[in-house]
Amino acid sequence: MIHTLRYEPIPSSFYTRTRDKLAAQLPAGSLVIVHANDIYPTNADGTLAHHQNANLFYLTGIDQEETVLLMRVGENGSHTDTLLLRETNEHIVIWEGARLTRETATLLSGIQDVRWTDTYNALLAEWVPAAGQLWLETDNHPRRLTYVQTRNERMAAALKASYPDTKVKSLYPLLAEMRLVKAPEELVQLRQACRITGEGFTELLPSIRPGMGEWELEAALSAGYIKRRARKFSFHPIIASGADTCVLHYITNHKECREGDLILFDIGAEYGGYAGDMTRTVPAGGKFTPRQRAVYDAVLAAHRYAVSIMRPGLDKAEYERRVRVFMAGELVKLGLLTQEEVDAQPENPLCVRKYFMHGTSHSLGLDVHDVSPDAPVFAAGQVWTVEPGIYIPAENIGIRIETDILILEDGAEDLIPNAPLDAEEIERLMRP
Ligand SMILES: [Mn+2]
Repeated sequence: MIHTLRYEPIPSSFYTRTRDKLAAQLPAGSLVIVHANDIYPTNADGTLAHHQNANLFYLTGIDQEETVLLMRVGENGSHTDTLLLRETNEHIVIWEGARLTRETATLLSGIQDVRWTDTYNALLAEWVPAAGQLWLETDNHPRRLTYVQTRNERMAAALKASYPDTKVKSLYPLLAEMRLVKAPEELVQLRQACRITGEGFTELLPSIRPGMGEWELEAALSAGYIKRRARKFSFHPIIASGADTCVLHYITNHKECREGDLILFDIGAEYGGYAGDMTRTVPAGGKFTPRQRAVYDAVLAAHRYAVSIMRPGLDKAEYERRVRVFMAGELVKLGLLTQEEVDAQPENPLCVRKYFMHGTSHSLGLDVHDVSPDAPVFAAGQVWTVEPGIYIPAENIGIRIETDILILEDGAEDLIPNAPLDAEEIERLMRP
């Protein structure tokens, strides 16, 4: 294990392969430039923790601030790669801990040519004018919502201003397509993230009692994840009881759980940069009411149906439509929709959105809502969440069940097999 890492890294041969695959899709004369994410300031001398740019990590395995990847692409996918690292010195070693040496960076990334970042401007002055086109990292995620400029965007603007005649292209569509299918080495990390996600939850389950704060559950989960070598939650955990089970992005986790409440956990551990993402809904007092149980079983039926139809070749939009059709039947059985409402839209009953207002699945990987092409088609090696839900605010019932599914040649595999799904199994594990 490399001593600065909490996780076992993916072998550098994987990162060499991803760069080979990327270069093979680019014309000769391309110059690829990908930067680490910024470290964002808080106030005074504070900063947020560094969170690596997922595409830089995907191409290099380097999880360190101020890193830059440059790839000069020649004929037939040949390429010469250079990695720029923040130079480490005695002051940095004493205050912040050791940074990567050039030798360790080579070991992690497979890149032989590692230099310090003070050479960056000189390299740009030489390599950009010589390049036919620049390929830069951009974030085109359809649901991105921020006004903050990333380092990659800031550098793209600077490069366009400095070199107005050089053609600039976005790496996003190529990397989104590549990252959609997970390599075996990535599946090792994702399995670990999912295993930790499930184990931490299952370990917590017997200790849940009415009167506990949602924050206490968050604290216990955090301990369960970090002691298993997760760096942190893979996203801010949702631990919502009572009426807040119906609030999709509730994250304050500030209430006491009461007898009769449901508690919805939408949680995940991050391991080696990869994200687990799971949801379970449990009764605070250890036993579902008959109505809660009926809704639970409806969501579980929809969940199992969705997993059962996941196959290579199935169009994601068609899959979502089929799950809506199934869910419509469940909502009629629960008395929430009428048969007439469903019959008005039998092919695509959008009326289910009154109680099930989000999609069933998103891609999962380095990002929790991972990048994917606009109209994905399921294929072996992809990892998708499956997370149907039914939300009835008038009854304080919100139930979502989510697992992470690896698509196989002939079906689908649950990557979180160690967390209970059946209502009876949940009740049994919650018994003191
Ligand atoms: Mn999810």
